[in-house]
Amino acid sequence: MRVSWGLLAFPAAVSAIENGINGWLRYAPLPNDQRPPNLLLPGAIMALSTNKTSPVYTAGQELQAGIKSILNQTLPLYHEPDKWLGSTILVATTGQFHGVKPAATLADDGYLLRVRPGNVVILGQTERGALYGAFDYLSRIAQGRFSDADLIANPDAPIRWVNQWDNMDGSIERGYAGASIFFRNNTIPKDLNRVSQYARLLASIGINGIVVNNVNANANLLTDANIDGLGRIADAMRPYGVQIGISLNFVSPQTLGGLLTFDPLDQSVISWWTDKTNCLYRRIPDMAGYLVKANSEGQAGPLTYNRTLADGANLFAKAVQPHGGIVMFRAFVYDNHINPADLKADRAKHAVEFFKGLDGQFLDNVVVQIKYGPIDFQVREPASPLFANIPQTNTAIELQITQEYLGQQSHLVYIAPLWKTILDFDLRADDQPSLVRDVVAGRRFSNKRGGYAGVVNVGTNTTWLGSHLAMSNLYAYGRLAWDPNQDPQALLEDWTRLTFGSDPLVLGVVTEISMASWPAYENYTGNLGIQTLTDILYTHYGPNPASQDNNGWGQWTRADHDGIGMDRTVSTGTGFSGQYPAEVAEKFESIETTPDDLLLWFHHVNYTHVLKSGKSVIQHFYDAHYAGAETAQTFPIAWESLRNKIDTERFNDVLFRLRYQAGHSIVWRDSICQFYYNLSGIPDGTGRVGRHEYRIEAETMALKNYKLTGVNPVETASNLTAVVLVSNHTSGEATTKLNFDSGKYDVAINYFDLIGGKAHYKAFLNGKLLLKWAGDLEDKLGHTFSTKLDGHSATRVTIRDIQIQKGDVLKITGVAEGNELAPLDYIAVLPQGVVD
Ligand code: GCV
Repeated sequence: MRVSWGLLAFPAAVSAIENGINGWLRYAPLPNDQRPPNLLLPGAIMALSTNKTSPVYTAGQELQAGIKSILNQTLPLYHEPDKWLGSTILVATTGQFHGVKPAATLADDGYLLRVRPGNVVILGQTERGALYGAFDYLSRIAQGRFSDADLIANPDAPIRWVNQWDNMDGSIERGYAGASIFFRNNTIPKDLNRVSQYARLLASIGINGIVVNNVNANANLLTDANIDGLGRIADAMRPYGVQIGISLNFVSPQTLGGLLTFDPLDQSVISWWTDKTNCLYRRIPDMAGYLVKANSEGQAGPLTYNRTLADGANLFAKAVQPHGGIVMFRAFVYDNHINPADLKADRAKHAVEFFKGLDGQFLDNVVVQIKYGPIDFQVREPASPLFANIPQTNTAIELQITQEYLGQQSHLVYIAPLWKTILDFDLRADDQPSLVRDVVAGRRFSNKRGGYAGVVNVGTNTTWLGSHLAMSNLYAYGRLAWDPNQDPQALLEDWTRLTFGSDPLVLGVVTEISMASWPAYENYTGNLGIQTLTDILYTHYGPNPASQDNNGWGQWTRADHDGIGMDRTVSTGTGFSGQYPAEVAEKFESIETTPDDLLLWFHHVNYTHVLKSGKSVIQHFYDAHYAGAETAQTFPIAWESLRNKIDTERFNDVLFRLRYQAGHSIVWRDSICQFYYNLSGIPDGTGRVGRHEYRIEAETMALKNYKLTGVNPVETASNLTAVVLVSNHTSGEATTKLNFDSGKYDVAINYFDLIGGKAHYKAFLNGKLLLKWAGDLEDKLGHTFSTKLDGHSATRVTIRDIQIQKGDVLKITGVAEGNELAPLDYIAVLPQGVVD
């Protein structure tokens, strides 16, 4: 039987509720006009495995379900070759099927995809390679971008893992999408359906390993009951070819095992870990291995016993070696109590200082996992110099999909372009091309293992990451780990077609706002390499530049009245630039050759220093913040043009978030500009900073039951002051006369939304209700909320297109609830097109 696509006719609309659960694997029915007219589907699917836990078996099921959903065509599925002799979509491993010879060598997990009219061959070098090929085939059909194909796809690196920072109590460190799908109440839940669904998404982008628990690990993971639970997780993921690994707590032999020591060279400790490892492998024979964070952020490790980090890593490497496992040993080793008064001290130097001397001492199943930059997932960092300093060691790059420092999924930030700047960075080791992506693939220094670890932190929220648009980051991460040569925009477009369909308007808007999002976020947070400027001592979310300095965490900016930036040069600074190979070191050593976007990472300069752009540093700060916030205002407007082009659930959800982001970008803009204006005393050349002609500060309004309050940091309130109700059992009013020319305005109301209460507000114009709302963002957004009035809780609602006559009276009423005293900052009465 042969079916021509041209004969099929199905409805274009997606009927199921679009809650995000299928991510980019929605397999929406393909509209008729997007079907290649003369393409022939084979008559059946032949997936050559009868083993239900085999990815080849899974591939057959996926193909059957996918084709049914996209094309409304049910193809019979067979697993034994003698059951069907007609034309097929054949899925198998190269070991099983010899009828088609790959034109080039297939690497581990690679696949061949050969598509001919009425005949499709998908061959994996491994079983999961076959599944990857099936997903590729389906992705082409789902995007309606289908033609005959004859391709070999090989992964660039063998390690393509994700890390979850899930705690055993069910919480997730830096997770913004609900509770853990892996753990609940210190155990592994019975229902692991979401775990299987997650494995399916991961497999579809070529991910082959997952570390399921937080690097800040709990020793109780290793009890017998939990090992069995881990076994069930592995069972749930195995059909998708995703192997599980676990994070270890170095101290476990003492805390869980009752030994007197956890010294990695002590025989009792070695035996304890060997036994535990054997026990784990008995239950999970294909366990991928271990991930270890040691001697970092207060955790103990081998250094506690004056052993080396290599001693620590090798302890585990020996234990997993007989089972074929590997150890990912994190390079995020640093002292978080360094002295800010010491101008030579520099946290950015620590990784190289700890690891360089150990090169060659790690066993060959150890992979050193290195965060992309020397500090911690900031909005811009140079590539970590460690990639060039340990050539005899396997390395992997650690990227962060969960947006810890990048708006925590409440801001749209498409991160792939940032990752690409790092992967494409040429470290020039020995004056030879040394791209980071070639180092981690093992190519540059001839290492056997290496690759990618992405911190994802999906949760129980049906959107996985807490926001529909944030899923482009997970998709792009997997695709880049498979092939880092790919263009982030092309990946984004694939994701968009799969997630929202191929309407050119939808594709255009999602591409436009996503591609603009990282530059905008950098603009309205931290510029010129100064880091994100978020509150590093609290939630890592809203603005608080002062929190960077004068503490032991070493994320310093060294901002004072005259200047800003870390002098990391060899000649006068911390010497960090000297950790790069000579050519790169020389470039960063000099202000002239350091690119503007990393200037303040490497140099301390006066605010009046003139950049290559011709602007002073301080004017660049001001201008960039205004430009970034202005770009963010365009996101919801662009999205609104998609009304009726996207299902209502996702349209409304995304619109709500983009509107929130637009408001919060103004909080960022004003806080950072005000902070550096207060510090430097240098006014904005264009007069915007501190001057808000369309605002009415709440403290200047007629107040009933409201009182003035300070906020901390002060610059997170307009005019440095806000108002709150006099007690938490009351209601109050703030009233003002509007002395603006009569006309149409948008009225923005800035207030603070805390955790610990849901105040109720109403806004009236001449006694007529304009809007009522509650301080309940904590129920709608996933970022870390604050208990205080600050840059995390500061937010705005906007009432659009209000006709105002000069002399009209605007009144806001607030009713306290819990700890939320209906705080108000200001209102802005904005003529059309004005952003403030
Ligand atoms: C899991 C930063 C984060 C921590 C994280 C740590 C790490 O400090 O804020 O939440 O801990 O990095 O990567 O180990």
